[in-house]
Amino acid sequence: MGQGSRVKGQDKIESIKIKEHLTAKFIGTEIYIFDRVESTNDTARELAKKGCKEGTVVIADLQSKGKGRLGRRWESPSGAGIYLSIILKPKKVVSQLTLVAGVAAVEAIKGIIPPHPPFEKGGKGGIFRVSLKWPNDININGKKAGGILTEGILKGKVVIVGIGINVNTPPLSHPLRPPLSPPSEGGEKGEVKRGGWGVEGFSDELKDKATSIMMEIGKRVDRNLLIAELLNSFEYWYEKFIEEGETVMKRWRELSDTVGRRIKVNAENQVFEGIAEMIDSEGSLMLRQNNGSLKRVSAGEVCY
Ligand code: BT5
Repeated sequence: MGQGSRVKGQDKIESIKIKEHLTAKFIGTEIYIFDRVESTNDTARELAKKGCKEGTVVIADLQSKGKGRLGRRWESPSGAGIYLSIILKPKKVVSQLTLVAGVAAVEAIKGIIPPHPPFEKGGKGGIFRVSLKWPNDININGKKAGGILTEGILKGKVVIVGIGINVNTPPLSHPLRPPLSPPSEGGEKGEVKRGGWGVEGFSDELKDKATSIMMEIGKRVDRNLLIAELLNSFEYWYEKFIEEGETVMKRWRELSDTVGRRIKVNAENQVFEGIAEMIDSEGSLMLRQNNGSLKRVSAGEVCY
């Protein structure tokens, strides 16, 4: 383990520990775990090009070039998060797979963290609310705690679903957290390594708008357990989606805090404003604009 290595007591991601909880039949039959990759989506793409089974999963403890949409960066420090990619060969249109993964991720988190968990010192206390923000954000108590990046390759025959979740990114004020040491020398360009916890907290850009499960509840979560739950949940919702997509879209709407809200959407190089009326069966956002007309947005950025 190199840069940003874990401190003693932190969970190591291990196939054997994931498999203890894995009930999925084809998602995760092959799991590749790396200490460090540039991006699990890129590693998955290489594997898929060489040929691999549907349901193969790539997981990393650290991503040095974790990606968001449109070339944005996904902060992926060691020991802190789940960064994984699932290789799929779906037989039907896949524009909704980001939403399928969102439902799966929220259900997995809800499955292991109750809405009123026992909050430990350093956690915020109160409620633990996980929700979806169109199209690809996983929020906890209104802050971004995860994201999904779906990429089609080989002319759409293979789809890589990348999921990132901030699990054990420590709160700055946690009583167990030693003072941050200065950024260390020798890190790769663009990486800031902080000492003490062996994990990097969020960058200044993110610290007010991002959160982790640990920041909310004040204690670490077993990443191996959450990975297994995520894969089980993904298989369940993916199979439902293949059978009949509408059930998954319905669940997405229930878990989302976008629908019914006044929002601004950046799409097609313009800003549209109005009420998010619904997410249609294709996963597109239907926006009731201020002038009364209904605008269908299939890709874009929402703010509220
Ligand atoms: C996303 O993009 O939210 C998709 C993130 C997908 C990450 C996974 S990890 C496994 C797989 N391999 C990859 O390389 N990627 C996937 P987007 O909606 O474009 O949001 C990106 C924005 O989120 C950034 O511009 C930041 O503002 C913010 N951000 C970056 N890192 C974050 C983090 N760890 N937590 C919360 N927000 C973050």
